[in-house]
Amino acid sequence: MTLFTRTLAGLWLACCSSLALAQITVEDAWLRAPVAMSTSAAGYMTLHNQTGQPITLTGISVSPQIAAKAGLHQTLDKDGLMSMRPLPLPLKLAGDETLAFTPGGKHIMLSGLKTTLTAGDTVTLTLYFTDSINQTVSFAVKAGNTMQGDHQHHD
Ligand SMILES: [Cu+2]
Repeated sequence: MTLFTRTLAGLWLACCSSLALAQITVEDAWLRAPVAMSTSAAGYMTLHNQTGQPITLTGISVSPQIAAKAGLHQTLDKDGLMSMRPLPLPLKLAGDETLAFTPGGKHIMLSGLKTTLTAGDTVTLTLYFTDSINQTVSFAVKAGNTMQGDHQHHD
């Protein structure tokens, strides 16, 4: 490959990968600082598909230095008894659909925490979609009301 075509190829990749990323937006991404001794933490975000096409969420990952596992869960309220189960994946989002992960609803779960997360920290997670689309998202760690937590039963 000549220098010229290599440069063009590089520009092409830079252009189009960032373009694709700009069309799936994540807002209000935060993780609730876990209580002392807890080995799991819940996270929330608003995912907005602005690609104009259906996209399919297939999973989430976390650096192994932070936690053993990242998962997507949903909270179920059965007769006042809160429980949760893995969110069925893959999960399709229609063009322009917004999917909210909120306390008491769908949420992100880090389990097997290997580090202390305190308010003010930032944790980077990666969301995976079909068609080799992935997106890293910065989650701000915030103190939260643990009484309205989703998973007291976790530990
Ligand atoms: Cu959970």
